[in-house]
Amino acid sequence: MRKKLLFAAVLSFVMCLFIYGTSADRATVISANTAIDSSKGLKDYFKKYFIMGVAVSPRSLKTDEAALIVRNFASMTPENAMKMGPIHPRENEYFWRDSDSIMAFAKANNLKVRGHNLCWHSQAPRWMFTNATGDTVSKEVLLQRLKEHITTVVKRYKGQIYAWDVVNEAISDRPDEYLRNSAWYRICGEEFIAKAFEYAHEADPDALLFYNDYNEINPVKRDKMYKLVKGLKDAGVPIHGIGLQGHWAINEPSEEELNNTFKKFADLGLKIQVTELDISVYNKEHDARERRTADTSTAFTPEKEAAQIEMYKRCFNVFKKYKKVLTSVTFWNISDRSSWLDNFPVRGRKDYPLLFDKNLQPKKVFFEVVRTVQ
Ligand code: HAH
Repeated sequence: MRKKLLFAAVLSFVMCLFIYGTSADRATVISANTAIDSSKGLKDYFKKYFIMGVAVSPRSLKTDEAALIVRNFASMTPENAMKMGPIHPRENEYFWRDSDSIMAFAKANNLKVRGHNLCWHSQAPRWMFTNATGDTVSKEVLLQRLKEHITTVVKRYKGQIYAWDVVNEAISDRPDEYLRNSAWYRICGEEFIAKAFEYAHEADPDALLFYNDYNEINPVKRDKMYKLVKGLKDAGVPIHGIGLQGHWAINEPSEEELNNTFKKFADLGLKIQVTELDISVYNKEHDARERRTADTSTAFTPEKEAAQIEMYKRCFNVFKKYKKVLTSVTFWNISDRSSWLDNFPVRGRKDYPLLFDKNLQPKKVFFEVVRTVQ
C-alpha cells in the first residue's frame, strides 16, 4: 500500500515537471505568452502594483492610439490641456474644449484622471501677472487670481479627477538657490505654494493633492523637494503626495540614486507617484540647447535599445520594492510616434523614450518591463 502511494506521488511529480517545465522553462513560456496574449495590457500586468497612466493630447484620442490607451492604461494625464495658459487664456475666458474631451474619453472608457497642473512658472498666461496698464500686479491680486483659477478648474472636474499636480517645479535647479525665481515667487514669496494647495482642497476635498518636480535623483534638488513637502505637511497644508516626474535617460539614474530617492520620499509618510516617466535614448541634458552636427544621427540602434531596456528594468525593480507607497506610474506620452523629447533638449532630434514604437507595437522593452512583475 505504502509503495503504491509513493509510486503515485513520484509519478504525479514527474508529470507536473513534464507539463509545467522547470522554472527556467516556465519563464520562457510566460514571456512567449505575453507576446501573444492580446487581451492583457500593461495595466493588467501591474494591477497588484500601481495604477499605470499615460499623458495624452485630445488629438491622440481620435487616432489609433485610443485603442492602445484603453488596453494598456488605467489612468490619463492631459499633457497640456489643463495647464494654466491653454485652459485660461484670458482673465475672463476659459477654454474647456480640449480638457472636456479628455474627460469625456476617460469617462466613456473608465479611466482615472490625474490633473496637471494648477500652478507653474511655465505655460502660464502673461495676463496673470500684469494689470490693464501692463504693470506687475500685487501679491494680493495675484493670489486672488490664483484662487479664482484653481477654484474654477478644480470644481469643474470635482469628483472626476482623483489627483492633481497642484504646484509644478517650484524648486530651483541652482544648487545655491532654494525656490525658483519665478513670477509667482517674485510677487508672492513662498506663500503661493501653500495657498495653491488650500484653494485646491477647498474646491475638491476628496482630490489627492501632489507637489510635482523633476531631477529628483539629484541629491541637492531632492533635499530641497523633501524640505518643501515636509514643511507643508508639518504646517498642516493639505498635501497628500509627491510626484516624481521621472524624466530619465540611458545614462541615469544609477541604482543607488534611484534607491536613495525612493527611500527618502517614502519616509515622508505621503504617497509617491511617478508622474512623467520616460527614458531618453540620449545622455541626459537638463537645459535646452541649439542643434549640433552630432545630433543628426538619430537612429534607435541596438546599443541604445539594450541600454534603455536595462534602465527601464532598473527603474521598475526599484518601483516594485516601494509598492506600498508608490501608487501610480504615468508615462509621459503614448508611443515613440511623438514625445516632448523630440523637441527637448534639442528641437527636432528624434527620441524613442517609451514602451511602444511608432507603429504602436510593444517594443522589446515592453516585455522586459512586464517581466519584472512576473
Ligand atoms: C515637464 N517638465 C512638465 O512637468 C510637463 O508639463 C511638460 O509637458 C514636460 C515636462 C520637465 C522639464 C525638465 O525635465 C527640464 C527642463 C524643463 C522642464
